[in-house]
Amino acid sequence: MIALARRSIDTAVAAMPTTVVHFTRAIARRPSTSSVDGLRSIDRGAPDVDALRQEHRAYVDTLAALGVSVDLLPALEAFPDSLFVEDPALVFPEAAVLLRPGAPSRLGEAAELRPALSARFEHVIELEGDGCADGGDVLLTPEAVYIGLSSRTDLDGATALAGVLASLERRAVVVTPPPGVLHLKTACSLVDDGTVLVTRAMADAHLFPGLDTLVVPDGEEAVANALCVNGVVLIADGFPKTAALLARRGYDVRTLKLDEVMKLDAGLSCMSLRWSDTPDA
Ligand code: CIR
Repeated sequence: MIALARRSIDTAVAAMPTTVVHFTRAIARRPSTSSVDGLRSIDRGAPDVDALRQEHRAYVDTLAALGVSVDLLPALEAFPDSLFVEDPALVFPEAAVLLRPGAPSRLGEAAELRPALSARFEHVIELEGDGCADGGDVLLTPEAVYIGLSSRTDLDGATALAGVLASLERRAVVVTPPPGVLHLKTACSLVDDGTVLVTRAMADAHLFPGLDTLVVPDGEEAVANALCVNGVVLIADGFPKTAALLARRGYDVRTLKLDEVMKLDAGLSCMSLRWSDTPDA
């Protein structure tokens, strides 16, 4: 199954960076009051908007404290999930890509991001065709850009995105994550340039040859969406076994309260678009 679904587009890789976990810039968007209506696969109750805003503020402050200059966009009441800016776009030092989110209620978010991206990137590329692709299904590593097929990213969207990536001289690998994950990165994330934190199911799917894997302890699968920023691994608060595992491996781990964010099936990577304007720093 996996081998059938995997497509590798081998282009020149000269443009691939040596690090993908160093960031100087980020875009985030304030949560809207309408966030209470954000999509959720399991209803654990609507998020408390004030508490959600506090979690978001702490997240932005943490990125800033780690040396990232964060541009905060205004809330969009018409789009309850629009604080998750990672899904409607992808950013690289050399260009931004406007995606086509797979959830109908999120489709318009890409157009809303266009002005902010055009102001910051010389090249803003749009996905061609009718396929859908969410940024949450994209894992960037130094060697490849993995695109996961999901309920939000279909084969047409993944193929169109792979074409855009080829034009940027980036190697795309389309993979099929195990069932039951919303986005590829719901169940995996880089904790350094060569190591991916994964759930057991994701580890068993062997999607990332060449990367070391670190499996989250049983019962803590929800913490797999970590975020490595400038030498620090951010994880959600409340997952002590994973925090201890990472600390034992020598990572500088910091936790952030994400109770309200997680009610919306979201995690750390979803709340920002990040890039470096000093490549390979
Ligand atoms: C959604 O279902 O689209 C939002 N409630 C959560 C999006 C999370 N984004 C991500 O994992 N990249």
